Amino acid sequence: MTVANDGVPADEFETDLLRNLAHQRGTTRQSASAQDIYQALALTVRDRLVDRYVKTAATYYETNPRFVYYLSAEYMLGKQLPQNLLYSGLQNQARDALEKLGLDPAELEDLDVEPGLGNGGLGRLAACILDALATEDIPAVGYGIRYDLGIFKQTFEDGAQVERPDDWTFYGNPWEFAAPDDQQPVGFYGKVEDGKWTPDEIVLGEPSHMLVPGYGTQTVNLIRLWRARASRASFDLSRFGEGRYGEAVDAIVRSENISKVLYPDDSTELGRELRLKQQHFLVTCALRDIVRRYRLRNTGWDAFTEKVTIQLNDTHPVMAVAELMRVLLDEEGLDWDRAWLIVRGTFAYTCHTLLPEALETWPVALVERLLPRHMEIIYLINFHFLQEVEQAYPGDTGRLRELSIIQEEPERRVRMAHLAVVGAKAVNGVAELHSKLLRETTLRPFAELWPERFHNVTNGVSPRRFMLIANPRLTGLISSRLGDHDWLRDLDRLSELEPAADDSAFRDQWREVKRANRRDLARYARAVTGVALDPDAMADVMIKRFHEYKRQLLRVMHVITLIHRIRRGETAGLVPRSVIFGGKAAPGYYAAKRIMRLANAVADVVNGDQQLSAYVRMAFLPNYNVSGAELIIPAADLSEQISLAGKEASGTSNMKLALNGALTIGTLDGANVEIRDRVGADNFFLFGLDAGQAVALKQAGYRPRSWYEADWELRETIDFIATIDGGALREVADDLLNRDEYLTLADYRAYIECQDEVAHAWEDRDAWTRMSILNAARSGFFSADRTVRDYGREIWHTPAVPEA
Ligand code: F55
Repeated sequence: MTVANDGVPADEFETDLLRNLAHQRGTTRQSASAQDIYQALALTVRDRLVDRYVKTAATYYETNPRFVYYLSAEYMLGKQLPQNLLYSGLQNQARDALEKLGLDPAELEDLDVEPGLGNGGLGRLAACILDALATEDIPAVGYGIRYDLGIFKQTFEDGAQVERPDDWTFYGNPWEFAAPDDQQPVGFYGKVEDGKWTPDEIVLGEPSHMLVPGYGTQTVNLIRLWRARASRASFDLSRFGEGRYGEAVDAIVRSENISKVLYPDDSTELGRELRLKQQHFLVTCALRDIVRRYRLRNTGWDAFTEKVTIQLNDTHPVMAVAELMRVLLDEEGLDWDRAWLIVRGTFAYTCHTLLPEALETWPVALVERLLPRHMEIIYLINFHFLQEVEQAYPGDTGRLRELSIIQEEPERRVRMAHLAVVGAKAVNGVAELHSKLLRETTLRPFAELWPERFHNVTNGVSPRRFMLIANPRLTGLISSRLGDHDWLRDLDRLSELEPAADDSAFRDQWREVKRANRRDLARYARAVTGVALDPDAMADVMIKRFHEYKRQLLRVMHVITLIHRIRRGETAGLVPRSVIFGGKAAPGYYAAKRIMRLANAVADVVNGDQQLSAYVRMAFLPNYNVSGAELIIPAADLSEQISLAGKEASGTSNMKLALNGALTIGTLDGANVEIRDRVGADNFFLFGLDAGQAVALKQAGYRPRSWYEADWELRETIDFIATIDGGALREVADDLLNRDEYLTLADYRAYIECQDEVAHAWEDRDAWTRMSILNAARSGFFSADRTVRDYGREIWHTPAVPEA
């Protein structure tokens, strides 16, 4: 009998698996479908984690610690099976058991569906933070919405993005526990009389939870996701009796629509009532649950701020400020000052953007109609706040206007970021530069009023998800060098790799790992796109949401420049590259979708031409998601982080890629600045305007056309865009010439020259490998574990509670 690290003999796992197959799936080994086996396997792994969770819960109950409650409208958790197998130490038993039963683990992993309950960086960050909280033994619960349909599935038809629904729970989700007996009522509409709200519509929030295990610790925390259910009274019996069956269920459909679909926009969807409903739904359910949990071990309100800290992931859950006030005033009978003190001591707010158009505001008229009592409370909060402003700046109406929670022109709107800053004890940006720019620009008047409220907490990523799970080869190599696996919980230990950069045998091994990963990626790219990538070519990767400010267009313009150079025979200094794109565009974001079509059109040109594809092949991998990231990142040699400086709050693919040994070509934007500081300027390809220069250039009156006229190679590139596919994408060229909001033309020459340097550096493969190793060795700072320790020290003040 083999006994593995957690003491579970392999045949016991097999017994449990077969028992779950029978008792949970009601079937036998002989007639079980692959889905049956997958579900039974998941349940077997889940059972072990539940045992751990029960102990964690007991420890928390006993110690009554301070909890972090993370409120986020989005989570991109990634596949649960590989993570839970690894974290529970059951990998070997599971493999042995499956082997004995003649089953293929990889095939079963294919059936594990990733919950795509987020759009991009913000949602993935939330998942990394939950992973790190559990790993750091910090008592925490994540709250979110259990969307029936997650982020859409992306395919391309004739080069254009096509969106299909992501019905991720079609076959059931074995990782979650539903708790229909724990439903919470959530009110909407109605009227307020004497400060008492009588809603017109009540929707029920039904929670289900999933387990969030820590790595290398016993702690298992929870994520609690809410779905909307109609109350039983919503079924209209009289209509049904009249034979109007459709209308009889109208109210049910309307209620349950609240958690039907994730908004697939990563910049604000303005004024959508359903979205505001989602936000209110989430915060009401979460706060009820938080209060319920608090009351398990505490009475009264005196200890609330000591036991509860609530982190607001961007403005989407900021209605919680008004809702907690409402609960304290209207339901608990506290007076204003006491209630406000509690609220102000409870919340902290993370901002994830600098783009003014992404700062959420809601029409006062809409809030008034949907949440009349909340609107009253927001007015009152604003009234008290503006009195404070008036004291700080007597007679300064300009200050009042710019700070007010209510924007007056052109239409009265509630500024959610203002409500957040006013209602929170702490506000943070997500990278040094971002936090500085928030203080100096976007939130400047607030930073002047309350400088002590502003913090920076630089983002981080899960080393488990993006090293251990995604890149087992590199993880194995690093562990063999460092002597153990513990660096996965203490990522600063990657610095011990530094000397290995000068060890030529190690460099060979490192290169071999990269090559094997590129081979895997090439196989995948071939299967999904038909494009044959060369595993020896440089994997040049840009993976992120499609957004104009991120400048995927600049990336494509480099490829077009290469096309012209190759056709002219200027191939000296060129190196073979696999240009890889991954990313989705918001379905209604026309300009981003045009750029996608251009990328696909250019890909067809290079892939279909032997002369060109000797140097550059291009694959746009559809449906980029966490699983896609796990495949692409380990193979990457070059990480494209080329946003216009001052626009990207942080970026996190930059961190994942550097950790996996990719070198960055990037601007001084977001966390690129800190990555470069750490890996060293010699190991980073910097180009382009900095944030100050970008602003200055715009202020001086930027004329893109003059850049076009001054650079013949740029001209050739833009003319190519104007004429490709019979001029179908001429608008892209026109927009560049007439507007170029993100200064693409201004950064073009610097980017091209920097890419030439990249090619040159790639030619000395040994020196490149050295830089690659140093990138990984010096990126330990970008662990999400460090991020939550920073939050813990600066904002939450949460001691760790390891299991006794
Ligand atoms: C989603 C919905 C709305 Cl309404 C607005 C924004 C988003 C969203 O997904 N934002 C987002 O992903 N922001 C990103 O957050 C990352 C984590 O902090 C940053 O790294 C990245 O720079 C930022 O763009």
